[in-house]
Amino acid sequence: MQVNQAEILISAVAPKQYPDTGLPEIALAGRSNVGKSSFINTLINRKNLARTSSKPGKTQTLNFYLIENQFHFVDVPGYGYAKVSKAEKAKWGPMIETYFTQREELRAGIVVVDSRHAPSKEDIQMYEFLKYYDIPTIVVATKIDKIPRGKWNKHESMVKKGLGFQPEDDFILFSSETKHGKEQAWQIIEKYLDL
Ligand SMILES: Nc1nc2c(ncn2[C@@H]2O[C@H](COP(=O)(O)OP(=O)(O)O)[C@@H](O)[C@H]2O)c(=O)[nH]1
Ligand SMILES: [Mg+2]
Repeated sequence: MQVNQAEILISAVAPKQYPDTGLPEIALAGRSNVGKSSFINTLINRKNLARTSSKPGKTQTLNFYLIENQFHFVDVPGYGYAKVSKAEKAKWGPMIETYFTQREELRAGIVVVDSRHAPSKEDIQMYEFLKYYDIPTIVVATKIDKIPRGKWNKHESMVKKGLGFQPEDDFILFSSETKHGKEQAWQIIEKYLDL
């Protein structure tokens, strides 16, 4: 998809605030600072529409972006950030769970993980959560620019093994620095959007 138009619609915490355009949706989940916002920005050719931050743990809302008037990206707040208060953490679980279990427009979930490391407990939980609710899942292993090419296969295997990755899902090695994986990501996303 060639994106010229993209805008944030709303930062929501509850279903009554979700946009009612009826458009299909792709949601991104992953640890804070893993590169979710950067992934969205790379796909839509923007430097900073989806807020990227070196201060992780800031976004505690579901951010809905309208892309080309055709679908929404939903940037889901990151998990596993120690400095978020207990009260914030307690709200996070139900907000995410409500979204993923109730949103009819959701076509696929993207679990963004760091290609450099074995998946964390939270990464595994998120992947298993989407699987449990039968949500088609795309695993994006990002920051691949930080790994020498000769080790890409090894890192892909490590991430897949750690997650218990299932062959019906899609897997992308990605970099928002080099844009590696951008075309593949669009192909897969467009397949799920079925526009
Ligand atoms: N080298 C490299 N850095 C990245 C990549 N993706 C994100 N980052 C950096 O990681 C930090 C967090 O990214 P951000 O997109 O805000 O993560 P989010 O919290 O998951 O939305 C920022 O400093 C980004 O510039 C990538 O593919 N390669
Ligand atoms: Mg972000």
